Formats: sequence, C-alpha cells, structure tokens
Amino acid sequence: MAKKRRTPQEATIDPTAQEMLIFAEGLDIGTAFTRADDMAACPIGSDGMCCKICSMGPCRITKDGQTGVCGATVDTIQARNLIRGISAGAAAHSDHGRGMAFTLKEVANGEIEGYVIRDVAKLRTLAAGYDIPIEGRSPSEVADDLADLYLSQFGQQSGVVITTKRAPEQRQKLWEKTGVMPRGIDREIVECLHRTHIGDDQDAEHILQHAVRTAVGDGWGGSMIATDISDILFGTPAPVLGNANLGVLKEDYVNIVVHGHEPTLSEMIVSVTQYPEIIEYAKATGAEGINVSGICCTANEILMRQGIPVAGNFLQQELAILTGAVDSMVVDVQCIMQAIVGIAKHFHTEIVTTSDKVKIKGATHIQFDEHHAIDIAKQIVRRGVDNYKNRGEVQIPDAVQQMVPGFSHEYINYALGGSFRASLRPLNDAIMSGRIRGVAAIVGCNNPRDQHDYLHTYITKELLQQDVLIVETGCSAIACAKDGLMLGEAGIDLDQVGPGLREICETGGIPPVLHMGSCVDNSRILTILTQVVAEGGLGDDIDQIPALGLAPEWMSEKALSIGTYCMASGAYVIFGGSSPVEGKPDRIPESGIVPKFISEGWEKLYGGKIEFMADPDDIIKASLDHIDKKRAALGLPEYDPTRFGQSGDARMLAFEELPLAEKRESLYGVPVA
Ligand code: SF4
Ligand code: MSK
Repeated sequence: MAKKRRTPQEATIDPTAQEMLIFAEGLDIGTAFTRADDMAACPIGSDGMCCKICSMGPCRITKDGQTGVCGATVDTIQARNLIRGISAGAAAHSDHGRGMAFTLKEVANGEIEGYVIRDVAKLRTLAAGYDIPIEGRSPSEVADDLADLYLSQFGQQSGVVITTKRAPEQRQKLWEKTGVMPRGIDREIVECLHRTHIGDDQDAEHILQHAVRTAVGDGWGGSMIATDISDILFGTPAPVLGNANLGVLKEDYVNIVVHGHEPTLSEMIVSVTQYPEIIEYAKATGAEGINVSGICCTANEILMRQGIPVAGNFLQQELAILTGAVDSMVVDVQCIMQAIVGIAKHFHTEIVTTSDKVKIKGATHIQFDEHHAIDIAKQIVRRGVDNYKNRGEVQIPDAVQQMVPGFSHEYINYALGGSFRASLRPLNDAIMSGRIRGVAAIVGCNNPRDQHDYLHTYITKELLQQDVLIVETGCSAIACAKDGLMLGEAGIDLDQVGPGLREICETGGIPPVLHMGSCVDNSRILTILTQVVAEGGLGDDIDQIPALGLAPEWMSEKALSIGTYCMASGAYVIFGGSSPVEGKPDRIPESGIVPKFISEGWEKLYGGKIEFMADPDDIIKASLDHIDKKRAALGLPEYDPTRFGQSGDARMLAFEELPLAEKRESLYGVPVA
C-alpha cells in the first residue's frame, strides 16, 4: 500500500517550494517529493544487506547466520556496498578535478578561447609549494607545469598523491602508518572495484581501510585540485552580494538556469550574456534582457565568484521548471534528476545537456568543448532566447533572500587578520577563549525523504545560539542562504547567535554562517583546519580541534566520500537520516560490525568517526558534547556564554539607549547635570 503523501508544508519548509508543490498538485505533476512518498524503500537494501555483485545473487540477508550464495557474510556485503558508494563519490569529484586540470593545461598553452589565468598570486603560491620554479617565469609557464603535476596525480601508480603534503605533518604520518596514503587518485578508485568483485576482498575492516585511502585521494587530491584550478582560472572567491531562491527568476527576462557542478561552461555562459550583441538578440524578442541563475553547485561556483543568483538547491530543480519561466536549463554533471526532462514537457523549457559524460533521453545535447567555449556558450544562450517566445503563463514565487557568499580560506585569513597580517590567529584565540565554542562544517545535499531544508536550518540555528561558528558548502549553504543566515545582520542578532560569536561577527564584519563554496570546496575546509593547526594553540593535528562535520540531509555517494575523508582527517562526522549500512544488529548481530567499525574502529585509528542519526536534537547534543570534549582535552576553559557579549557595537547600542543623564554618568563616572 502506498504511503500517505505529505502536505507541501510537511515536505518543505521553504515557502517558495511549498507554493510550487501546490501548483504541481493542481496540475497533477509529480515531483521528487511525491515520488519519495510513493516509493517504499527496500528495507534490506537500505540496511546495506543486499548483494548483487554477481549473478548467483542477488543475495538478501534476512536471518542471523545467513550468508550469500558464495558464503559472503553480512559485514562483507555491507562493507562492499559502502566502499562502492564511496568510490563512486570519489570518482565524480576527482573526474571534475581532472577536467579542470586539462582546462588549465590548455589555457597555459593558449589552445582554448575565453579563459584566462585570473589569480596569478594563487598559481604562484601553489606552484612554489610543490617546488615548481616561479621566479622570472610567465604565469603560462608556471601553469603548464602545475597542470602537468596535477594531471599526473590521477594516473600515478606508486608514491604519494602530492597534494596530501598539504595536510598537517602528524596526519600524513598517521596515514603512512595506517597504510591509507593514496598512491594515485584513479588507482585507488579502480582498486575499490577490483576488491569488491566476486571472490576478492572479504574482510570488512580490510575493505573499509581501502575506502579510507580512496576518500583521502578525493578530498586531499581530486577535490582539492578542482578547487585550486577553479580559483586560478576564475578567481579566488571573496565576499559578494548575492540573491537566493526561486524569486530570482525574472518574468520579463530570458531565464537561463545552469545546473550541475562544473564552472567551465557556466562561467562562459555568464560571460557571453554580457555581450552587447547577445543582449540585443534577447531584446529583439521582446525580453528585457537575459537573466542567468543557478541550481546546486554550478550555482555555488558562479555565485561566489560573480554574484550570479541561486534559484535553489537540489530539490528545487524541478520546481524552477514548474514556474514556467525557465527558457533553458543547461546541465553539466552530477545531481541532475532525469525527471526534469519529463517536467519540462509540460512547459516550454528546453533541457540542454552539455557534457560528454551526461546525456538524458529527451534532452537536447549540445556538446561543450573548451576549444570553442565562447561559440558554444553563445549557441546555447541564443537557443534559450529563441525559446522565450514559446512561454505560457508563469508563476514565479515572490521570494528572494540576499546573502553574502565567497568565504574562501584566503579571504577568511584576510577578514580575520587584515591585509598586512592575514592570519587565523583571531579565530584560534576566539576558540581558545571560548568566545567561539567550536566550529561545525554543515554540508551536503537535500533528500526528499526529509523535510526539505529543515535539518540544515534547524541544526545551524541551534548551534549558532551555542556560539558555534558554522561554515557551509553545497546545498546546505543554499538552504541557509535562503533562510537569511548569510548576512552580516544575522551575526549581530542575539536572537540568532550566542554572545561570544556575536562579538566575532561584529568585529570581523562576517555572517555567522560562512558560505565556502561547492561540494569540491569541502577541500577549503580541510585547508582551514590545517591552518588552524599550524597557527598553534589548538593541538598539533585536526582531530584535536573542537570542530566537526555534519551532513544532515545527505543523499549522494559524493557525501559518503566527503564524510570519509573528513573522518580520515580527524573529524567527527554525523550524517542525518538513515545509514546505508544500518543493518539489523538486534536480530542479526553480525550486521552491527560495520556500523561499529566506522564509528569506534575508525576513531581508534584516525581520531575521527562516522555516525548516522535520525533525530536532529540527538545530532545537536552529540555535536556540542564532542566540541566540549575536545575543549576539555586541550585544557581550554569550559564554555561559558555569560563571559561574553559586552564589547563593541553591543555596548555602543546599549549606551545609545540610555537616558542622557545616565549616558553622562557612564562617560564621566560621576552624576553630571
Ligand atoms: Fe551473492 Fe556472493 Fe554473488 Fe554477492 S557475490 S550476489 S553475496 S553470491
Ligand atoms: S549539489 S552532491 S545535492 S550538496 Fe553539490 Fe547538492 Fe549534494 Fe549535489
């Protein structure tokens, strides 16, 4: 029997999403929300206890002592399922990094049009860190060498993925000691598939050790390379004013929505929409101009560098089309629902696939090629403009939230320390004094099995009140942006943040929730944590910092890889919702081996651990307990919010409200008539 469908208010907390769900219901159009209600998850598969690796199966473990036809035990089956998810996530991120490295190589050699090296300083700093000569050399020469070095990390067969050298020294030693130092990014991903073929690795802990090696190759390898090169080519983000939510779509403009993950095409689309000839082309159709906006991490990429508005996060891709105002949805890779093609058929929207890795039946495919980037971007934009005349009625929700994204680790150093002494010292000092109780990175997807955006925003707000500074990426960042948490005003609102955190936000002029970018930009968080260690006072490795990672509404395999490399870096990682290897330990004790190993077992080895929790209040409690435990281990003062909140603007504002006589007394120390 089908489950009861949720009301729009139960399905999402976002009023724009609720409006579009009501509209969809009226038109009898299904969305991920209704499909999630109608789709009962397989209870054996969702516990990780189904194996379909060979055709002797699928083997479903339902009883204690039962094994697969080949004799595989339930913990082997669960570990194999988990590592396959982690390797797919690592492959997706790392292939993105490879694409960026090829683009850098071609830019360096003048082989492609439209791209330039925007951040020469970052290029030189990174190159020097790998002993690539920089003095007296042009940016192109340096970039060519860096691109070669980065490209070689993917196919490297032995040695160490060179970007792992950017981890704290203690951490590198630990990875060497535990045998999880990645040799080559691709090699580890391939080995995941080899090890999990029928009749290979059949020891759960041994399988999962390789999962860690693969994930480290993603976070400290492929993802880090993707972030580095995006910054070199498109600029290292710094705060800009942006807008978020479906209300960024404009009724009188041609709306082109870019969706997916990579900035290479979307940057070119943004660029050509500024060309006078293209603007004229749009105006000739009767439109006021062209409005580019984004969904998911392609949105984050162009938002944080160019201030291009975000139409929404993962669960809003279908809803954007439902407005009837999207003339073209241009997609690249990852997190693109096949359902958008079906929904687009009810409207005039054209779905355009552009990657040689991604075609969707029913979509128009225009192959992107960096060698002709400008021409192809113009072709795509012109198609969107041509489609404007086919629009019917539109229903664009009237809701836009301003935000300030763009907190790269470089900018955070600058914001805290100033341009002449860029430093994380004030952050370390604030954590040590207790003004900031700890730091939480809240990242990851939406999942229609949860109430859209609720877990991201609820957990964020609760932790802010406890003086926890929040950094965010991906769809979590978009959720909190839509909720107004990425504005400076949010940082000085005592109803929203604790008194100590407020002082920091006030002094640094920063929002209490810092947008650090897209999914691959979780590597920025690794860099910040490494710099916090290097700054001193909070231990000599990442696992000692009062910090943790949360993915409250996770759904993708990339999230599993992110969680695993954060764990391997020393972080406590809590996923919301259900575990893909939950098992049934009460009935089948062996199915509890893997959940226990990725928590307690990994904590013994790496100082970090992974846990899955369904209840947001349990997540908040576990987060604060962990932060306080780490504070105590460092000998830091116990968190005490009453000690803070009486400095800076807070005092000034309180002073302003005093009657004149009291103001004078407070200024001169004696009553003054
Ligand atoms: Fe079944 Fe073993 Fe084949 Fe998996 S590998 S499907 S457990 S026989
Ligand atoms: S887009 S991986 S739904 S964060 Fe990076 Fe959002 Fe998750 Fe995709």
